Parts: sequence; structure tokens; C-alpha cells
Amino acid sequence: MSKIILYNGPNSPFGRKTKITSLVQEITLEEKIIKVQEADFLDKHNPLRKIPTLLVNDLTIIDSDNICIYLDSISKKKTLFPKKEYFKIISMISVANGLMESVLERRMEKIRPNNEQSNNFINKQEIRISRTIKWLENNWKNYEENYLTMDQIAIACSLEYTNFRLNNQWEKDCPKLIKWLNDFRKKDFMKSTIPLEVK
Ligand SMILES: N[C@@H](CCC(=O)N[C@@H](CS)C(=O)NCC(=O)O)C(=O)O
Repeated sequence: MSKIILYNGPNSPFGRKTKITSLVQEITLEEKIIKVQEADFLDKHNPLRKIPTLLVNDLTIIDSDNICIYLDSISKKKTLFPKKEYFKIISMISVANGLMESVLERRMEKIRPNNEQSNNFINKQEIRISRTIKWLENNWKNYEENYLTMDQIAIACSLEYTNFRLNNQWEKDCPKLIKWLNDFRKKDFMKSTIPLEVK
């Protein structure tokens, strides 16, 4: 029996995807919530020192997408990456990841001292964030309720992270996405993984 440890943070959207995958795919693991900036010990496993990072006995799996693929591959449940829609699904996951990255980058810039912040950089991220969400409203159509797929999880995590770190202004211009998200966020795996603010 493998011992699986998930190093995660209290509000990482990338980590949330992996935690949700473990819940949905019923993979037992030990989740350790860490302060990544202080986690020197992580460097020997992951030189990028990022969360999520997964340890499976002696194997380290780096990057949330690889972790989700791994957890899915060892599960007996239906795959979250069905073959028929595979490339559509992984491309939408990449869009969701990019949205998470922009929200995170903007946030990191905003918490720097005022005189070190770049308004240009912040504007660029904000434009990318609204363009991406509007694009999802117009182009993503996988509102399938009867077959859960990884793009749904990733998009839900990215939209909730936008609300957590920026605002929910997008909701008024994206009726289809918000209607879907309002249903999706009622699921237990969404309710049990809401990002937490830490002091
Ligand atoms: N591409 C990576 C991104 C992970 C990532 O950016 N994690 C952030 C937290 S949300 C992190 O660990 N940041 C630590 C740092 O940059 O010092 C993935 O999908 O796992």
C-alpha cells in the first residue's frame, strides 16, 4: 500500500484541484497544509518549492496537473479525463490554470510595498483575467451534469479563486457561467475545500 502525502496550502487554487481530485476519485492521502515560503524541507523534493507537491513513497509528483492525472490513474472511479473529449478538456484546464496564475500574480504584486508595485503589470493581469472569463462564458460549453470532468473542477476553482482574491464583477456579464457555478458549488467537494484566508 502506497503512502501518499499531499503538501498543500490553505488557499491555493492549484492545490484545491488536486484535493478535489483525491476526494472525487476516493484516493486516501495525508494532506499537510504548509506555509510554502517557510518550507525549506520541500526543496529536496521540488526545487521550485511550490504547492501542491505530492509524495508517493519515494516518488515526487510536481505540478497540479500531473498530480491530478496520477490520482485519476490509480482510481477505480470513472476517469475525469475521458478519451473522447481529452484534448478539449486539457486545453480548458490550461485556460483555467492561466486564470489562476493571473489572479495569483496580480495578488503577489498588490502585496508588495506601494513604491515597488507596477500598475502596468497589475493592469495587464486584470485585462487577461476579464478577457479569459468572458472567453469561457462564450466558448466553454461543458455544463454536463451527469459526467464530472477535470475541466469543470479546474474552471470552478479558478472562478472561485477570482472571487476570493479579486472580486465577482464578472458574474453580471457571464450569466451562463455563474448559473453553472452556483449549482456546481453546492457539491460537497466544493463546500469542503473553500479557500481560507490566513493571517
Ligand atoms: N503550475 C503549478 C503552479 C503552482 C503554484 O503556483 N503554487 C503557488 C501557490 S498557489 C506556490 O506554491 N507559490 C510559492 C512561491 O511562488 O513561492 C501547479 O499547477 O501546481
